[in-house]
Order: sequence, then C-alpha cells, then structure tokens
Amino acid sequence: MAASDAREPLPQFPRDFLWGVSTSAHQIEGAVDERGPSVWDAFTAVPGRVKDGTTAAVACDHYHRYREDVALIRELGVGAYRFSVSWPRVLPGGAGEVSAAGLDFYDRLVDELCAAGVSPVPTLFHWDTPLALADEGGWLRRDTAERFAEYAAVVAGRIGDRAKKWITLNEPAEHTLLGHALGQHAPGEQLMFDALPVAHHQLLAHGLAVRALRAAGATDIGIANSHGPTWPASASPEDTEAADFYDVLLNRLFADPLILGRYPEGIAELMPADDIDADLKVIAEPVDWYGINFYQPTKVGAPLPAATAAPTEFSGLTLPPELPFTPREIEGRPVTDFGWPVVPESLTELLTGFRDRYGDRLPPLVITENGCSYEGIDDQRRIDYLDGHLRALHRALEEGVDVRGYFVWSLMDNFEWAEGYRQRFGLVHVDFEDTATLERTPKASYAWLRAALRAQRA
Ligand code: IFM
Repeated sequence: MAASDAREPLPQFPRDFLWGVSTSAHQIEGAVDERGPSVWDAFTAVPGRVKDGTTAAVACDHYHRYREDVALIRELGVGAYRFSVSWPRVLPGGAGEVSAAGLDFYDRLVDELCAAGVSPVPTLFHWDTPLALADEGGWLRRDTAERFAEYAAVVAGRIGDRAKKWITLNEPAEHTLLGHALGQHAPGEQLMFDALPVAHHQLLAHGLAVRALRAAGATDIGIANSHGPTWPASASPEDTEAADFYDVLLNRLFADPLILGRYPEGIAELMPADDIDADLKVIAEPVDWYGINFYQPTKVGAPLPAATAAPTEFSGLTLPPELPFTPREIEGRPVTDFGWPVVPESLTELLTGFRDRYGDRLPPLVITENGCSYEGIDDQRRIDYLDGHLRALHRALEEGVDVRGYFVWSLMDNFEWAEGYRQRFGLVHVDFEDTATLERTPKASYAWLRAALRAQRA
C-alpha cells in the first residue's frame, strides 16, 4: 500500500469552500513569438540570469496545449483555475493597440474552462511587464499604474462576462524585492531601498484596476500577496528588531495600505506621491477577499558580523551583506528541493495572526498559492506537504478565521523564474526534455488530491 493510502482522511471543509490550482502565463504559456516582448524575455536572454540557462520561450507550450491542460484540471475535480493573463500578449506595446489574437486566446481558454465546469480566475499581473513599458521606467514610473488600469478594462471587457473572480496582482512584494531591490528577477535592478516606488506604484495599479474592474461589472475581486510568519532568531533586541523589520517588508508593507489604508510607520514619507492620502484612498479601494500565497515561515536575525557577512545563499537567493537582517536556517525540519523548510502549522499561525492583526477590517481570505518543489512522479513528499498544510488550514477555520478557498501551486511543472526548470512544483509532471511532446504525466499527488476532493464532496 502506498504511504498516501494509509493517511487519515482530511477533515471536512465547508461545502462551498473553493478548491483550485494555479499557474501563471510566463511560466507555462510559451508561444513567445505570438506576443509582445516582456521584461522576462529580456532578462532571461542575458547569460547567467537563469541558473540552468533556460528561458520560457516554449515552457509548457500551454498556449497551444491548453485543451489538454483544461482536461487535466477537470479530471482533478477542482472548482476553479487561477491563471494569469499576459499583459504583452493582450497589449504587445503595453498600451494602445490591442492584439486580437492575444485576447482571443484568453477567450478560448475561458470558454474551455466554463465548458469543463471550472471557474476561471484570471490574475492580471504576474510579473511579465511589457518590455515597452519597462524600457520607459516600468514600475518606477507612476504612469505604469495608469496603463495597468487601462489593460484591466480591456481584459474585463472581453472575458468579464464569464470570469467572475479576479486577482489584480500576484506577489508585488517579490516583484519589488527580487526584481528591483536585489536584481535576481526581471528587470534585474539592484536598487535596494530605492526600489520602494515600485511597491507604491503596484499598489496604486491595484487600486486603479479594482475601480476599472468594478466599472466593468466585477463583484468578486482580490489580490494575491505572499506572506509567512517571521520568527526572530533569538530574544535579543538586535534579532527581534531585525525580525520586526523583515516582518514589515513581507507582511505589512502591502497588507497595511490595502486593508487599513495606511503604510506602516515611517514608510509613507518614502513613497513617491504628491498627495499620499489621495493615493492611499485608491489603494484601499475595498476588495471582496484577500489572497495569501504561503510557502514557509522565515527565521530572521540581526546582520552577521562583518567577517561572515559576505553575500549568503538562502532559499535559492544570493543576499547582499548590506541588508539590515539575515535569514537563518530553521533547523530540525524537512526541506523541499528548493531548501524551503516544511512547517505546516505555521500556516495556522499566519492566518490566526492576520485575523488578530486586522480584526474586523480583514476581508475573507483565500489561499491563492501553496505548494512545494520536489522531483519525481511518485511524489509522496508533496502529498505530505499538501496534507499537512490543509490540516493546518482547517485548524485556522476551526479557530474562526474566515478562509474561503485554497489553490495549489501549481497545476504542472513550469518555468520557475531564475531557477529555470530545476524546481518542479507541479501536480502534473512535464517532460521538458522532449519538446516535441512536452508530455504531461499526473503525479501521485494529483491522484491523492483528486481522491481527497472526491471525499470532500461525498
Ligand atoms: O512559481 C512561483 C510563483 O510564480 C509565485 N509564487 C511562488 C511560486 C514558487 O516559487
């Protein structure tokens, strides 16, 4: 008997709980020649940027194989599919002329999903800024937020009759930190704290897009932000101060303005705005729910002494010595192939912590991403991870946190940004070696989740 067969069934989730899987355009679509260039195309063309030297030019070729992928989603038995729309596929120059072929693709995808009985959940921005806009300054410019709202209106105008649940942005924190502060993602800027305008302009873009979506009739809008508990490396004042600082960057820089309409103390003054109160009003435009992408907690301490403070490798990132904190290893826990610690109960901690921090102001929550990278098709460790995190999520429900849905990252193995194809997060294996077939093979975790969802419906 496989280990998964011996597991206790998952506890029962509410009948109307939304189950889904997630992907993003740049990571799966391929068909690079059939859209405008994005900032990720330029970034991955530079040797050394992606660890295995690959690009997403073909990726899973989902653009041409979406019917097969939708069939896999239907067979899995989830109610929703979270995908992202590629801005440069819809507006190759970022603004102005709309690509009919680009919009047609999302129209066909949405039709296919609806026919399969799966709700389409589009994310409007998952890091693939049109290169034309990036070349003009991208998210460092306020204009990009305005262009984003125009793009949101175009997409809603085409698929808004069938797509009811919307996500404006995916993980603006990572896009700011990895793309603009540390330079390990596109566009590869190393601005450190001068990257803060990127955070403000994405938040503004979110608020303007919420208004554009509402004007197009949308009534179910959220955002997907990444969060995780931050644990101080020790009780020393230095370590707790460093951990608090990290907690502000990861857990409050985006959530506070969205939920409370204000930045954490000392941040508003650093943001590029003539009228910060007016901007915050746009940013805090009410959403219908708040999406959390969760992977792991982080243990954080004070910067290490100068002698040891050379750039350190951490969870696949190279961290420069001038950061005012250093992540530390969480010992005694299994880790994923990415080296991320597996600590399921920290999801309960995160969710109850959000409820305690924001109280009545907190919208209903949805877990918009959760998953892990492991090699292999008999991926028992992925089953362990998902099983553990779903139990932790259920505990949060029992403790009264209002969580309405859960999306696994990811439907299938895909282009994992600076890691290339080395980190596999999929429930479905993709054979990237054989580009003629890019064969999809459901893993053990796919079968496990399908059975678990059936049991939920029984
Ligand atoms: O693959 C990414 C995704 O694009 C955003 N959230 C985290 C995932 C795993 O790193």
